[in-house]
Amino acid sequence: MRIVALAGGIGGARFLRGLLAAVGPQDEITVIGNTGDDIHLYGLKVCPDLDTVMYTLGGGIHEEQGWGRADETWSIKAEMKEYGVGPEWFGLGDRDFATHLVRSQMLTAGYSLSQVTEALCVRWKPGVRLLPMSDDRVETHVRITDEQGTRAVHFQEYWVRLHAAVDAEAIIPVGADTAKPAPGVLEAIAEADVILFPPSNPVVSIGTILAVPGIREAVAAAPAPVVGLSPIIGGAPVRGMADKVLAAVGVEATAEAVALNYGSELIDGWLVDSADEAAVAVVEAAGIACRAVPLLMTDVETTAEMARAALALAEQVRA
Ligand code: FO1
Repeated sequence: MRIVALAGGIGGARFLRGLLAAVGPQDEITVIGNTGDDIHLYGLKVCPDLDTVMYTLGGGIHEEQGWGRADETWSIKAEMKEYGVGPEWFGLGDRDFATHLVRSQMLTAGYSLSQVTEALCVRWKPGVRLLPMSDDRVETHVRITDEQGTRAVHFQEYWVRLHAAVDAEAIIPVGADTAKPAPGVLEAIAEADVILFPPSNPVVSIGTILAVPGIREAVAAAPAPVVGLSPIIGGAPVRGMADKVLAAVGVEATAEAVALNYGSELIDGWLVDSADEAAVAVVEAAGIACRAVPLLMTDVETTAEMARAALALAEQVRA
């Protein structure tokens, strides 16, 4: 079976680990990764969501953080601090720097982000085909108002330095409107047997992927059933601060509101956590098949169960 998953960072990567455990050798998984979180630092291109998927599925992730490398050291970061070169608030470890050096060297040599990602995955062997959503530069910025007035800050500054402590007035995926889907993205969507929206951030991860012209349309037109898993459990995001960015786009932080925001023209099925049983009727009334199952990704087997439930719902809506 050909499975396509639109994935963001930590939640998406953890779900994919369970999905891999739930499928068999005859199944192929293509991941369309969000690149809106990308940031350029020290002349290097950092791709947090692609790296989190690659490291998590390749066995190199710092498990508790969900980002960056295991067994990290911070000598470069300490030396940069001595030179007074920031930003201090974004923690790049020595091992992680190697990824950004290889990526940036290849980009400078003229390779596309898709080619670079494929090359990095030769080392990490994530067990999925990892495609960036686009080879064109897209960077999410957030409009905020604080004592310095109203301005746009890079998503990473909003997320990591500001801890999303100030309201996001708007989320702007800069460059998305002129970006093109990366090679293979539209074909993978069209040829998929199942399309999944893991419990990634629906605004800055999956929403950004869908903002690349052609991708939303391709998913809506795809013959495959599209099934999503709610990143919100009991009215709160499981991890991260999804509620902050949901507010920016006027979407309530509830399992049903996220489903309705995607809409029945985009998704055919939606999994909510058992705690959100009451959401099932609302989602079904919107023409989206809905089931309540445990959605807390406590370990790989629990996550595999979620993945099996999503694939089962896909079969039910296909019928
Ligand atoms: N998240 C943090 O909360 N603090 C950090 O210092 C940080 C550094 C970092 C470096 C590389 C990388 O790939 C990810 C990093 N992240 C950090 C996580 C990142 O902000 C998120 O993974 C995504 O952008 C949101 O999903």
